[in-house]
Amino acid sequence: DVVPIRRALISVSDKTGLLELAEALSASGVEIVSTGSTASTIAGAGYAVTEVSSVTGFPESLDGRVKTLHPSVHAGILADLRLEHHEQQLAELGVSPFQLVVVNLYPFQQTVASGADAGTIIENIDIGGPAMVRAAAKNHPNVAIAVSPSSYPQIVKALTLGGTTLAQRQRLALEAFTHTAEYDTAVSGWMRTHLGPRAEWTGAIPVVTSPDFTPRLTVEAELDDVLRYGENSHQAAALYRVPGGAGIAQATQLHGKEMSFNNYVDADAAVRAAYDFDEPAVAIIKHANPCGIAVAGPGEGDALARAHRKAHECDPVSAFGGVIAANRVVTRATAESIVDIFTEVVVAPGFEPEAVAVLQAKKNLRLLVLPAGFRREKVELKQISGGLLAQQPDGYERLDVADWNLVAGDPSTPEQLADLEFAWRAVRSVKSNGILLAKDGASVGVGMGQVNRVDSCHLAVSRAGERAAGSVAASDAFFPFADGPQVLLDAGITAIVQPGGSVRDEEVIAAARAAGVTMYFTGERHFFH
Ligand code: 93A
Repeated sequence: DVVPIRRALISVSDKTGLLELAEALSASGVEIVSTGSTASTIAGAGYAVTEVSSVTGFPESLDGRVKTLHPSVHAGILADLRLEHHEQQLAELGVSPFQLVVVNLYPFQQTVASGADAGTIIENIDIGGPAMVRAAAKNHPNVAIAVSPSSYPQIVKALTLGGTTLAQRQRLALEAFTHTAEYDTAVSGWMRTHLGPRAEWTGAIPVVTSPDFTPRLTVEAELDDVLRYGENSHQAAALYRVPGGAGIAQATQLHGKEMSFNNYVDADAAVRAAYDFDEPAVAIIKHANPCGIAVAGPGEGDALARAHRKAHECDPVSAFGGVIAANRVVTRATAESIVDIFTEVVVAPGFEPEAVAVLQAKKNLRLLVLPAGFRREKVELKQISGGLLAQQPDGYERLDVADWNLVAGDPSTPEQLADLEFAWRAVRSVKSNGILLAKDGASVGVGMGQVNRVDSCHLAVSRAGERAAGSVAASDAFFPFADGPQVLLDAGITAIVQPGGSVRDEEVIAAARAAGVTMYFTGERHFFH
């Protein structure tokens, strides 16, 4: 199974070790066939070399795209000389077989890494090289394939031993196919991120435009923007706008970096929260959850700036990199309150010119103006595999505290009732299970998105820290056990508002009574997922 080397095909981009190899091959009387610059390097060092074009009778053409892609080359690599008729056909065709192929490919990965433009990168996708590598590896019973200079020493050694062994050619073949597979993975990876979204996005997203909540769905949305990417950089994404809509999708961008997929999602959540209030309000959103919601309330100076300050104080750590929505025109004072905090997006019904001047100092900060007559959709959609779920949106009906049921403690003072009403509104912008602690028209601790209510209580209390004592709490759904409310009571909460309706309501009420804490049932739940 030893195959003596008489004829070698060499075509390498990386010329490392090339001359040492050529020297050894020449010394052993091996005929060397080579492409363009490989041939001139070998010839330049004084070794005999045959140009591949004189083998093919076809010039290297199309800027080198066609060099070795020729039957005279590939028949010489692929002939299985264990078969008599292969040998016979080669003779008839006047093709000499190769026993060694040495190829390393165009440096695709290095070209990408160098920051080259797409045209240069595409020219560095090797076609002829992998064809030779794969052909030689397939035909390893007859041919040895070397894809890297690190394999040259064993080839040089094989020359002294009379040829390559089958085991050696098998190892080299495995290495070769692994190499071309990795190469193609690099090419497809680059194409996915650089050509994918624009080239591949053909999806149409159905959107309900029916004004009433009926089972009738009309598919009516326009592909507006292909976004840079989706939630993550490997996901293609696009924005569809509903013609005639007046929401976040129709907002005008005044300044800043291009809106991303996540920016749209968070801006929508921020507006949902801020626009649930009639008085000046600000919501700060991170990952679709509020890390601060506040209304202006009584006080000195600019009302919206006060609302922002109060919302920011709720959780300054989380507010870093957040999306801010206001339900009033952003004033200069509000802009000054925002500008020093790293923020992704500010969305509002408008911006005073002085506010724009202040915020424009941040090059990347996106400023979005809501369309006139901004409104939320009358039907909310959620895609599931194979279909859509549709529902009327929660919130916005003006809740009436007169309908609440006092189930424990003393009736609230007007101040406490105002905080309870604020908390009850604000908690419906919190992903379930949601617990929101509030004081003086501002959230002071938010526990969101936990899979049990007691953890949401712990989270809200720990975020509020010493502000938990004296605040009021809202729970988006009933407490199934007394353990959750007990966490709130132990932290010094003065009142709780929740829907009620648990089979253990009596235990929950008893816990509130024992702590002397006021509790209202609203009879209405605000899950939000
Ligand atoms: O452009 S190619 O895909 N077309 C070919 O026919 C071809 N043959 C060899 N690239 C081709 N090659 C590659 O050229 C080899 O894989 C090697 O990387 C390079 C060597 O060319 P030169 O000897 O001119 O430097």
